[in-house]
Amino acid sequence: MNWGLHDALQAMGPQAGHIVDLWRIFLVLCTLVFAAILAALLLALKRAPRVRTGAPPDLSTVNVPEPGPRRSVVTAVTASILLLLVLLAASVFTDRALARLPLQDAVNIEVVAHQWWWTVRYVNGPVTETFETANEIHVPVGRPVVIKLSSEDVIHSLWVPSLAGKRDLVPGRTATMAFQADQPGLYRGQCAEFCGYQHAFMAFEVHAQPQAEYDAWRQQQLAPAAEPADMNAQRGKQLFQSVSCALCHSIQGTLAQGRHAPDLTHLAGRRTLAAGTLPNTPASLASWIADPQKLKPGVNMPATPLSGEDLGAIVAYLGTLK
Ligand code: HEC
Ligand SMILES: [Cu+2]
Repeated sequence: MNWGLHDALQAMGPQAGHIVDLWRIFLVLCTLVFAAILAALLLALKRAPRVRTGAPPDLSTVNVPEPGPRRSVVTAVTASILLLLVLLAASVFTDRALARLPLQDAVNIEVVAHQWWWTVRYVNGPVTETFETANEIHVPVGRPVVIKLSSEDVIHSLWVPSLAGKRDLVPGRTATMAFQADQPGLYRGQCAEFCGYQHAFMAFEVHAQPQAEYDAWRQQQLAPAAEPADMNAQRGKQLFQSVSCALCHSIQGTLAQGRHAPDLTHLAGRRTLAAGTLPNTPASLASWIADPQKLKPGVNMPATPLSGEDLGAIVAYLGTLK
């Protein structure tokens, strides 16, 4: 499965670009300093007088002023301070540059982090045009995106290395981050703050699409779930609403209105299940529903005892949620 670009050194937008520039400045300066220190060390080793074992210690230089070495030390300390100031200035300028992304006509998104998945809510336009997905952020190419971040439980951190730096999601607080994708593509993101047992399986994806494609996707997301045509899927829908699923999950246009788990209204359009843990195929969907604890131990979804037939019907129904 293609997991998308996940590389801080391959910047695909202005924000990641500023960060990669800063990284290059640090890399070049630190490499030069490292090389200079090694050179000084080698020079000192070469110049040091050779001592034979058993020879009495040479005390001739004790308490004798040494203007040469003194000058070298003062020069090196001054150069270190100046170079550190250069790095400090570069960091401050990068921070300024990051804050200067123009935000006219931005796409507004809210992301809520949970152990161990992400709610993604699109809040552009009137309330009736608000919709929710999970673990996937779709953005139009070339337009700024402003994300409001919060957390339901512990501290998480949102990081899409190819597009922007990290930003923490702290319970009880909101933060914002802004970025822009300049190239269409699939960018992988990952929770970057240890947040419990399944922290490693708390990934997400950013789909950067041309504006027209994004608009089409948005229209589709706004629509409630379509009524399944097939009998088996219809039975799956009834089951979904009558067994435990609807307590936690919501599917717009049905009785399922739970608020504790990913919105499944358009589940079939997503590429992965359970925050990048599994590819979204009927087989992995079935094994996930049968026993999520086996695939993502500790996850906040219980195993549901279902007959093979019932499980098949629910999987068929979820498969219709395009
Ligand atoms: C106690 C609440 C709860 C119940 C009951 C529950 N789930 Fe879940 N479900 C969750 C949570 C929480 C997640 C997110 C897990 C994660 O990725 O960490 C989830 C994830 C999923 C996913 C993956 C969604 C995605 O976008 O990745 C599917 C599909 C799913 N559940 C289907 C079901 C079905 C079908 C049932 C009923 C048989 C069910 N769930 C019952 C809480 C619940
Ligand atoms: Cu996390």
